[in-house]
Amino acid sequence: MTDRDLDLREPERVFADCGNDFKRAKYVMYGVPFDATSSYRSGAALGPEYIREESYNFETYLMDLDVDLQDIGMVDIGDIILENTVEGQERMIADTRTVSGFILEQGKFPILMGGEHSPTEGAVDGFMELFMKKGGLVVIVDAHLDFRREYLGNPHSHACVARRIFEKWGPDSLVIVGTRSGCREEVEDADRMGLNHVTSKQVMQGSMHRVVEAWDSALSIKDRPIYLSIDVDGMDPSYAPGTGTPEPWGLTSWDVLHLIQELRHNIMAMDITEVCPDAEDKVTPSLAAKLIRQMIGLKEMVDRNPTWLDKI
Ligand SMILES: [Mn+2]
Repeated sequence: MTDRDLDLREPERVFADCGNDFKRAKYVMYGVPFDATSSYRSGAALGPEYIREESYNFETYLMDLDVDLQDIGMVDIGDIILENTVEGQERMIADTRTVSGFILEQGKFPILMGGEHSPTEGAVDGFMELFMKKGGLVVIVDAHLDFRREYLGNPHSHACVARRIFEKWGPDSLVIVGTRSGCREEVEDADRMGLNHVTSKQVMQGSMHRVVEAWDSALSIKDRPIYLSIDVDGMDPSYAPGTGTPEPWGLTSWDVLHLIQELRHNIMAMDITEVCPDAEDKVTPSLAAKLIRQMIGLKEMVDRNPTWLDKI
């Protein structure tokens, strides 16, 4: 199998500073423009397009890291071809798993641009099939527990993604940070079944550093390969207003930056989902594009000099 066998559609405009050489790229972006299970405001299918558009705002040089993205092998392979309906969802999840697994097998770093949160189930499957034996862990940023057994009769709804990962890969396979919303049943299930989650209030009263230290004592997360899933609604709507189900009292964009800094040695793959821009909102896709660029810069910096950031 080669990258040409993947079922992808070229975007009108690729993510900024991406070349087209898959073989030489270290970082591989792809879009999953799916939003058929959005439970409130739909439009996340436009997420990849808006994130790509806003990525052109930024300098190629990341001042805080002394990394220039122009010097790095990045490629945007386009969008997964899908049917944006509930009926098309299982196929979309299976295809996302194939793309995610393929990129990881090539030793590259996949970056999924959503779309709603449900494609994460497939991307995590692709990751865990390769990394479960090495202690693979999923770290989710989200306002919502996403721990429903099913939603409107659909077990693959974006409101169930944490539950699917938990059931498929085990209780110690995921942690969630930024939580502040769930129905009574899923909160009770989360407590009873031992879902590892940290509320946005707990982060606000402590720090992301303390959260990561606590995870490390309980789950040795700094020794494990990590799949990072950022649902942008984990952040406060004042930072990320363009999302389908905004929830007040969320994380700051600094909290999420600190999270990726803390976990920079371990993150092997990421997604950023639920970017659902209103016509006028460029704030949220801009933040999503910058987080992707920052993640790449951090990994690159770690490869060059693992201790550099620790000194600043
Ligand atoms: Mn959410």
